Amino acid sequence: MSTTAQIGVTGLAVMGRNLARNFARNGYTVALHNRTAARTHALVEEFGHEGAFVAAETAKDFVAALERPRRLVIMVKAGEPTDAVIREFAPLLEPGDMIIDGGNAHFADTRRRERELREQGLHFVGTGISGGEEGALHGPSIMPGGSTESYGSLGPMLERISAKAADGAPCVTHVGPDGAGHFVKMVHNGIEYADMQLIGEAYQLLRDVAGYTPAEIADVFRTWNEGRLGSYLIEITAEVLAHTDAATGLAFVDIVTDAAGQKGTGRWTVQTALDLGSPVTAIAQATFARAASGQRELRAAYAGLPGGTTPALSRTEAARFTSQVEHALYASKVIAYDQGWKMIQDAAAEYGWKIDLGAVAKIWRGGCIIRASFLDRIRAAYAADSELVSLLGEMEFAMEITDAQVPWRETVASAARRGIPVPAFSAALAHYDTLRAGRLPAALLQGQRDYFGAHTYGRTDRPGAFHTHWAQDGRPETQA
Ligand code: NBP
Repeated sequence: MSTTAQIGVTGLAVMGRNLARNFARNGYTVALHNRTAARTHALVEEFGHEGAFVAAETAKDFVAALERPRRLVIMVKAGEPTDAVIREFAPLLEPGDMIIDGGNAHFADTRRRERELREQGLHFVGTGISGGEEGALHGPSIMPGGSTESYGSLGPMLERISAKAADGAPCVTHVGPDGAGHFVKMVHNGIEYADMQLIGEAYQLLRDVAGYTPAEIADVFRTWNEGRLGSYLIEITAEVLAHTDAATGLAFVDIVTDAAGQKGTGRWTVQTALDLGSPVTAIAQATFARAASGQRELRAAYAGLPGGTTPALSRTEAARFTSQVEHALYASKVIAYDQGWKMIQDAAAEYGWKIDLGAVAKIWRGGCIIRASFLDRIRAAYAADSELVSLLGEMEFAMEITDAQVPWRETVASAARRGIPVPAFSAALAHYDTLRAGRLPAALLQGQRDYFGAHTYGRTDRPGAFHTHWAQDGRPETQA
């Protein structure tokens, strides 16, 4: 077997196959391997004409086909299969070679694998890849972690195969060390959950309060897509709402079961956020909203219980309400994204990563699910101030949030009055109000905690930790 391939892909199900084709279409010679060799041969048979492939049946032949330093991409089912493949290939590699895991790994697994392989002199590049099977073939958003050295060798290839933003910039950057790439991909998916839920809540309000049909709401989303909300998710929302079910002639959205699925990365974001103490409340509510939608029995038990009133709106009032909802959707979206970016900052502090937050926005402008025009403004905000604590510290975002105050609050209030659930809108607004508040009831909570658990509290007038002896008359205070 000649050592000609610049990159190899093992795991040739839908994602790996398309990624391998993408590399080949971009002029790279690609070594191919799959546990079940039939997949390898099928790829060559069907798509061999697209570029240069070297098919290998055994792990040894696959490794032998790669030029050094070897770049070996794993695209197998995340979890134990990834470890199994690493166990199979790592002993065949030499110091300086790279194993690139493009699967949906948990970042903690990536940190562990990177550490173990580093001890063997190998580079392990946990890489978030977003964009599904179409993205893998035509250009995904790529989020590699791992060492700077590995990016030097791998980066130019990833830049070639990645999506390109409207300004032509490749949607890939070296995110940071070890698990940083998979972490950022996880947060991308959490933000995606929040964005989708917010859009869903806007749809429900336009349906139930404004009284619009799905086709009319599709037109509203098409209009919004031309403005500051312009994004892939808004665009496909209009498409889905405009779609008519062929079998019944009904609006497609009305024949779909209202129980949302989740694959787990949104859940990982919330679980990890709890560990980090990052308040990603809009993402959490979006995740719980999916869970609640699937609770058939519980929903049946609550069905028919009293709620709000729903007076009909005139066409003029409906148009005014639609404009309010646009403000609420935009403001809530800014908060949800801000929560995601802050979570990345919190993780960077926890794990000692240096992450360019503007670059994260930059590589999400194409290829991935949350690609949106406003990400360019997030990129610019961090480019102007890399230490920005919140997007609301940037003047334009701050002005938009100021403008949204009345319509945002009116939207959430209308929903509450009418009994329409808007958990993500409400969470985003509450997050905003929590963080801008001068005093929070956390002071009272600290008193309660000190009362029942002697947990101590800080004082506003002097430093230190204090405990009040609640059971004693006079309740003396001691410094802990
Ligand atoms: P799957 O996740 O369905 O995995 C199938 C592949 O894993 C096959 O090549 C299979 O080999 C291989 N495999 C398994 Br299963 N166990 C193995 C083992 N013990 N040893 C070696 N190979 C094993 O493939 P996919 O849907 O193409 O996804 C690949 C990765 O990409 C996953 O991590 C997935 O989460 C991720 N993904 C990402 C996106 C995205 O948008 N970013 C979308 C979809 C998937 P076989 O052919 O011999 O059974």
